[in-house]
Amino acid sequence: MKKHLVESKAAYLINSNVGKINNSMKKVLFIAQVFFIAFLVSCLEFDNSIGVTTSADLRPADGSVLPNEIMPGDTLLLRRGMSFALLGALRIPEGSVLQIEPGVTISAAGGQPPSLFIVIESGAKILAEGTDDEPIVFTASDETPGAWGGLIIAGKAPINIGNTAIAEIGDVVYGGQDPNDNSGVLNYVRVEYTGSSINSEREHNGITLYGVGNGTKIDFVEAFFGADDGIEIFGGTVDLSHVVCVGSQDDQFDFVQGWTGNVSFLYIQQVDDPTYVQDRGIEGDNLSSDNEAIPFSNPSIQNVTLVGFSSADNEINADPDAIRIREGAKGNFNNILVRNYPGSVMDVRSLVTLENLGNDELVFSEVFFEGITTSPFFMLDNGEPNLDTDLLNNVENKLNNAISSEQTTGAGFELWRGNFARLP
Ligand SMILES: [Ca+2]
Ligand SMILES: [Ca+2]
Ligand SMILES: [Ca+2]
Repeated sequence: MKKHLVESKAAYLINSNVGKINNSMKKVLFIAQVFFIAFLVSCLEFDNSIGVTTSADLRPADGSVLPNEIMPGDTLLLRRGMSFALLGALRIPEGSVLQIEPGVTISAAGGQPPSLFIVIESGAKILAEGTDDEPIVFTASDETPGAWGGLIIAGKAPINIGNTAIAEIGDVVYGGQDPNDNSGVLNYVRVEYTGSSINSEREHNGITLYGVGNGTKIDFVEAFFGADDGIEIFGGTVDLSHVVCVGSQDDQFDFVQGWTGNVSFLYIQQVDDPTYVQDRGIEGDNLSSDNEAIPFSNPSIQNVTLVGFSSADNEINADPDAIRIREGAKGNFNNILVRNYPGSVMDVRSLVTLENLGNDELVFSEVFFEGITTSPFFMLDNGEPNLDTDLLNNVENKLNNAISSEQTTGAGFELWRGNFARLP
């Protein structure tokens, strides 16, 4: 029965260069945005705007525009239930804190999207602690993917592209030698309509974690309808739990550069519309320039539900694997429920990654495929014409044994969805 579940392929598939949707509403929304800004400007207290240095100024009034930067050592406190506008790049420098109380909404508007984001720099903290009924929402007045740059957190935990590196976005230094580094707390936080692009190589994600350490607490977070990845993790050791990624136009959950944290309870839902461009549910790499760079990306990813698409038409515009692991990544994937993916479903490629599978350094277990009639469930793609036959047989056996005959529990999303999570 199981012999058809895995198929090998000697050549790489061509990775389609995915175009992004143009938003036909953009001009109309821009006009609305101009009026929105005019309204904000008429309401705001200007002494809260830029260059604040006093404690009074660091508790901006409801309806204010957020400052562009705060001084090292200061805490910017956004008080319960208030709303704020973000009109540029807000930088929280080393030694400073962005503290956000439950029910706060931050709405990005008006700026040039490439420089419209929030960055928590290495050595700074964000303390964003919402509740299920009063989540903290980062959104955009232009309610469309790509409206702004999202939330970026940089830390000092190990990465494998060097001791430190410069982030794709914001020229932020990240990485270091402190696996226990603490960048703060995200609890009941939703980030919406992110993903603006700087150029074709550099795009903002919903939540981007650069070398973030495992002193950081991330629990109950969502990325909703972004133009690039929902959550992207560049190295580090941070753990996440109760994660929701919905409607990202690139990957829903993406890791690279030696991430060694855990994620438990991960719910991914892609858009069931063949005209909506989107890529993979989970994409995991070690490092493209050196598949054996250390530390290896080696996360533990467990209790996951991935909901894909009903139509194979999605193949026209996107590359919609449920999970693609490559470029030397290791990892432990357990209790994975995969629903409705018409493509290759699970794609494992690159010679080092296949060797990791053979050595049990990349492990899949309790994987259940639901509503999927296309074969194969697993696609092996080594990129070389002569893969060792013993290795191939070995990994095929392992993957076939990973497939559960009974439905797995996956993320158990309905048990913890509560009120904070937003679905389309
Ligand atoms: Ca990305
Ligand atoms: Ca990606
Ligand atoms: Ca990636």
